[in-house]
Amino acid sequence: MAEEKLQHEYGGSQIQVLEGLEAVRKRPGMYIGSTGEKGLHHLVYEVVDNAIDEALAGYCNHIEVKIKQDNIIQVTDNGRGIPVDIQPKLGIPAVTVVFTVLHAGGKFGGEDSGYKVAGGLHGVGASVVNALSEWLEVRVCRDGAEYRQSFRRGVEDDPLEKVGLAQTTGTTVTFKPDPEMFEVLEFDYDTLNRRLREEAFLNAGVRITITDERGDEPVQESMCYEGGVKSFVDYIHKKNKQNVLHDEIVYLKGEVNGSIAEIAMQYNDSYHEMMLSFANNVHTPDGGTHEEGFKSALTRVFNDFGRAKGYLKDKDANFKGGDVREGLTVVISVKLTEAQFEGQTKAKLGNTEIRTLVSGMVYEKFKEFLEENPAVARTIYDKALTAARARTAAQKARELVQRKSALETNRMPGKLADCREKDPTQTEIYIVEGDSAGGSAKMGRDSRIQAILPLWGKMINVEKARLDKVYGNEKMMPVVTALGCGLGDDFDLSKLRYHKVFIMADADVDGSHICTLMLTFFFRFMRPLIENGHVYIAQPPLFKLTRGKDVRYAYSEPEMSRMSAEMGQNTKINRYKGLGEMNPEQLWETTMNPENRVIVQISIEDAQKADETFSILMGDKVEPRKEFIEKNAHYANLDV
Ligand code: TSJ
Repeated sequence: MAEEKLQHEYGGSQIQVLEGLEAVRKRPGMYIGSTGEKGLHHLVYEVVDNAIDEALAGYCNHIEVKIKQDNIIQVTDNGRGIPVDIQPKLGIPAVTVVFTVLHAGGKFGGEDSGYKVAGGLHGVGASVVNALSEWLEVRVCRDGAEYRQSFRRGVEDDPLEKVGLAQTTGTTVTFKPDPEMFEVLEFDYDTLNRRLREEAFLNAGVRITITDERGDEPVQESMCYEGGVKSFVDYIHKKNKQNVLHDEIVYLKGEVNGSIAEIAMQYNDSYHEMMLSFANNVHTPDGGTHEEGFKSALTRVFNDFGRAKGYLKDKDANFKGGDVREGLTVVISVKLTEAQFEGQTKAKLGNTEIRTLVSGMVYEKFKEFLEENPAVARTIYDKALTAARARTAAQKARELVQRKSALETNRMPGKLADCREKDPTQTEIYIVEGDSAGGSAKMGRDSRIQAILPLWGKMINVEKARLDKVYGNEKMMPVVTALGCGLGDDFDLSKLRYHKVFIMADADVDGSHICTLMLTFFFRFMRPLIENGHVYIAQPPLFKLTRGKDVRYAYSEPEMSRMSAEMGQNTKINRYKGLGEMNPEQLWETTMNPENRVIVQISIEDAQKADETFSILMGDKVEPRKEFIEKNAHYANLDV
């Protein structure tokens, strides 16, 4: 086979390229968020996003993602193939530009270059992935030929060369993340699977296949949803085995000035809302203008249309937002040219024009839907009316609790061991399950800044409880009182008494179940607490390693193996069964001492995952629960 080298001259542009690479490798976090697990997986999303752009442009309908041996990733699409001709401006092939010039993306360094991604939303990350890969290879099939080029740590290894003929078109990118850059190198199949499924829902009709070749047998899943966001809502309801209140999923779509919004929604008989929003296919767990527009319009439609049609009587008060979203599952997807992401984690959409687009569209089209589907309208109005009544009941329960506590001299829960410091920005509270652990924590803590609250009694079933039930719950009310900021719509973050809220439980399945319950509780009833980064999970060690006077603690199995190898022969290894086994000094040293403890800050996304797990566990239907319990046998003796 004849090999043709496509030679080109390097100019000053090459220096810019190297400077760009240097910047990425110097501060990788700036470009991919972190160099931990999240950042590692982000590499895959960046590459896939480029293929998705090709799909959005209408030239590609299949994307394959392979996790190969050694955690090498390969992404293939059946698009047009990245252009290979020489870019006049830089004097190098377009494909080389994509992988070496920062932010070149689909524009190849200029508006007038002739190449532009129609409707492209991302396409900026390939050079970043390249810079952070030990090696990367790209293969392009187009114009009847196959081309290849490879790179090492972002630097061209070989120039682009023609390696053969090709009947089809498409792009394949293979890369190995650089161990010098990442703390972890192992890809998690479930994490990638979850994200790619999301991509499949958000890009209707695009087939995404994921294959894991690392095990003895390859694992593969192929996902393609013609129904798009509607399929997404259906999937969530089926996965959680929820009872839907109406068969047809409401689908709304609108477009203004090139920005597109799509919404799919359906009510179920549960008490909580599930809102998933995306901007340019990027999950926005912290919401933003698209969610705001949706919420305000939904409430307005319910009230205006309800009054006009007599669903809402003159004597009835107006619905509040929470009333009309009870039991609602909704997926919001907006696509826009210049998305602005805000907030600490850039997980919130900021474009104000999107609020107007979404609210206008929801108001018009959802009203139309209710008009045309009176039976569905009746059903969901009944649901909202019941929710509104429950809200009033909760209000009364709250007032009762407040009146009662006003009469009590000591308003803090009896079990709370408070700290001396009064400035909440300085203080922490440890919420601990059980007596013995609580005792150790009280003795081991720094009582100046650390408060301890042991939990007692039976946890409420959050899945079946509306706010009014929480006010009467003996287990959760001490938490509410100790934190000081109330619940639900009345939640007031400024009253928070401790800026760090730790959940501390055993490092076993029961402990993780307790964490799930607590997180779900916070997610449903005190969401701003999580949104503002106040919730943490304490990480007690799993093992204690002793050799003579050398005592060390390990927080995972691999760490334990590494440590014991390091410490040498006859190291004694104890596995901790629970927090209660540690004496106060040990608990302080391993889990609570701010100097050396391991903690995990909970994001809204983490809590949302906990919420989903929880729905399966505590939901109405027996079957999924049984399945779940069988899969997680340790839970079987829990009272669910
Ligand atoms: F970015 C990347 F290099 F990592 C990457 C890009 C990875 C993968 C798996 C696919 C792609 C990619 C890019 N697939 N398809 C494209 N398409 C283009 O770059 C392309 C092709 C033709 C034209 C044209 O105007 O003729 C324009 C573009 C942007």
